[in-house]
Amino acid sequence: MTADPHRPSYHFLPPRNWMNDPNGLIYWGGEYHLFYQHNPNGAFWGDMHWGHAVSADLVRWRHMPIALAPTPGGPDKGGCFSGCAVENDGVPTLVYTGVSPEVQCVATSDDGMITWQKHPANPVIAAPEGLDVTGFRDPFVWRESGEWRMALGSGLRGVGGTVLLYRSPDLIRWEYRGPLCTGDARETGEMWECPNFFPLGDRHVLIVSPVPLRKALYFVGRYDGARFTPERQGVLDAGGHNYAPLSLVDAAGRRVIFGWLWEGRSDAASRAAGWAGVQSLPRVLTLGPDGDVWTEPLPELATLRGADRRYQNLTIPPEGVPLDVEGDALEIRAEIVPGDARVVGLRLLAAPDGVEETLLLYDRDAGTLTLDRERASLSPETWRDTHATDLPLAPDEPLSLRVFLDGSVVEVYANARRCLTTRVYPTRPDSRAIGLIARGGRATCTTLETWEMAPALPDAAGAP
Ligand code: DQQ
Repeated sequence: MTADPHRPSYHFLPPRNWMNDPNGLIYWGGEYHLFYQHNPNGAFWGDMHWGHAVSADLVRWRHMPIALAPTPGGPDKGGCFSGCAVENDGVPTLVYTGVSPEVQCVATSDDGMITWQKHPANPVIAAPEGLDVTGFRDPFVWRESGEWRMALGSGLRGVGGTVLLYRSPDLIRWEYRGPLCTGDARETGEMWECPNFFPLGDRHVLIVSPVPLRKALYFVGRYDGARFTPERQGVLDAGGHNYAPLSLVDAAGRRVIFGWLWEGRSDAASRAAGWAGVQSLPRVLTLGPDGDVWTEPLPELATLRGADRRYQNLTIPPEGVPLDVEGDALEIRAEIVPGDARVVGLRLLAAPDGVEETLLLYDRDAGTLTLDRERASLSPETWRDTHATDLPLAPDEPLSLRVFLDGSVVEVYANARRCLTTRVYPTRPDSRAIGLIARGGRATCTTLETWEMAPALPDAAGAP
């Protein structure tokens, strides 16, 4: 993997093999712990374990031993599925789903989160209470009114995705309180995986990953202690690659979220690469003045910045402007005033002759930002579909982009509120160029700055 140009170096991923959902995010003992769904036996989904990593800043990580493995004959014999971590009277505790059937389990650590003991009472929640459900997994636990609360991902057959609410005095004895919120299967999917539920601004936010929608949705609404009533909804990351996100409150009180960025290539290509799955960069969620959930990269990511280039007041003619900067571990920050151009944006990971390129395009009239990977790779093993987000700009508001390129990850943040992430796999070693685009007129790039980004993992070069 040392020479694998598609392997990210400043996004979190395991030393090798498969990773999917982030699990058990917690700030404990002055450090952040990230667990994750992991198959230690190959670069494909299966035999779910919990991998583990630690960070002082949510940016740089070091790998820890595997935290959870299925116990033969136990309630998690078929896999340790997703869940969360909480501190219970000083004891770090994982609450997760064992399969099959889907049941909820608890494990604790008495050696500073290195080894984990599964609780003898497992499963602590064995079956849904007389409900005909399409799933029963992914506990998200928090403290409220002097007790524990759990939001559990589920779905009511023939109705829609739902989150079931439980409560407990001790994380072991759980009482079902009813559905926290239920959707309509035709619109928001038949089963809701990986719920997150938390206060944000003067509202509550519920995030779910609906089957079969293949994206994470957020709902903003009101919570009365038993039921959540959504008032608006949106897509957390419109790029089509961010799923099953998990959030925590960091030491500074911010709501920080990571999500699984799945691959955009064939399973055979992942197996051949020896790794699959990356975590998104850490993102800060806030409730925007428009009432939507706004997403920005964690400011501490700037500590990875190295050599920089800065350009000012570039006129972008219709044929575009190439820049004398290139690379695949970069942050790019650009402010573009569309002027009379209809479409403006960036050309990324482009070959000199343009046979491979990924385009980030803002359509001024439509108010949409699109990541176009139609020609990102000459490899037939890669996905080519295009994804877009709405991004209405105020009359004098420039397009303000932050783009993180990292191997096969293209992670885009726009105007401090929208986010879209994709995966691309250029085949040519010279598909590294960056340029500015204007179509239908002239635009101005008032500032463009790029930074080379330092690795965030000890094994970024692929070493064990
Ligand atoms: N991944 C886990 C499940 C969860 C799904 C299994 C979401 O617990 O529902 O690996 O990606």
